[in-house]
Amino acid sequence: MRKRNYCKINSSEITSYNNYINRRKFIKSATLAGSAMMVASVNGANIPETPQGKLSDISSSIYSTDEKTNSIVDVTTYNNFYEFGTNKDDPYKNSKNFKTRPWSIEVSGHAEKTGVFNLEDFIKPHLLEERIYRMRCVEAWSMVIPWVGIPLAKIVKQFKPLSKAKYVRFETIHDKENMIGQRYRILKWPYREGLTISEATNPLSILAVGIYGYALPNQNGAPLRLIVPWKYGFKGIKSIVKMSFVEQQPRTSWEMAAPDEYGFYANVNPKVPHPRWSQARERRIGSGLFAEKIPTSMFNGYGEHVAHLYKGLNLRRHF
Ligand SMILES: Nc1nc2c(c(=O)[nH]1)N[C@H]1C(S)=C(S)[C@@H](COP(=O)(O)O)O[C@H]1N2
Ligand SMILES: [Mo]
Repeated sequence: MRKRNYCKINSSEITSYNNYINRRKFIKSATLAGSAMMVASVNGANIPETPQGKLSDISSSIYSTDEKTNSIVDVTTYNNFYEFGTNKDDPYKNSKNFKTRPWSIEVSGHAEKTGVFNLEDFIKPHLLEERIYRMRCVEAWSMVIPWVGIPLAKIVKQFKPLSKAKYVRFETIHDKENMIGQRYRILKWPYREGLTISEATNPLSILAVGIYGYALPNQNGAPLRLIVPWKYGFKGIKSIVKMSFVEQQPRTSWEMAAPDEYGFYANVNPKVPHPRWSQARERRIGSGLFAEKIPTSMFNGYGEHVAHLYKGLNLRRHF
């Protein structure tokens, strides 16, 4: 696989991002405007400070789409992260001071190796890959995002799950003090998600630690979040602190909140409408106010890699 040193965000994009963030008090700085590699400027707009804010030695991947990626502004200012509020710009507005270092992940359940690991030991930097994925929210909008992450299969393998491990269960951090959204009972906190073991070890599943070659901004789920591109966005749990190998299908936060609207599987299926709206089409964020919606594909277009996982499963019942 090709290794490359990452320098993808162009300077005009960083400038417009900062313009957006700072609006009135945009500070004109020659270095900031002049260099595409100015991590500090991006940090100022809350990509967390890490030992290496800019990630390097990232392999490219055959699983990346060649569709046009969304801008860094789209990706970092329009999304869902209910721990920081329910409006689309709340995550970016309310997550600025959230501390994601130091960070540890507890691995438990049916596996030979379990325990508490700090982020640096959990994520092996030499395994970093860029995955440019189409992402589809259940709310019928979509984006194309250049994630940086590690195949979940490689992480799962390290812990040597036992044959009893049929599912992998994930949990987001519970921190009412610093996540204002958790003061409201919109969801049952902490946010919970899960995958079957075969979904977790499918080559498309990754744990992401970055976007655009930089460490994840808080609003996108720093320091570590799940990405499963053939499923609706809500499966992609953010700011993970727990991972557990379990025998029973885990109950997920959205399923607990509205079982008739959000299923455990949540495979993108344009033929099964959400009870309150159609899933046949989607609005590509950034395509302009008057752009037509585009048709949604089965499994978000990733069917050749994942359709076999659901052979014999009634996808209307298991939505
Ligand atoms: N912990 C947590 N993870 C979450 C959410 C959330 O509210 N809390 N929202 C989900 C939903 S509905 C979507 S669409 C994606 C959106 O964020 P992204 O664009 O950074 O992937 O995050 C998912 N992960
Ligand atoms: Mo979503």
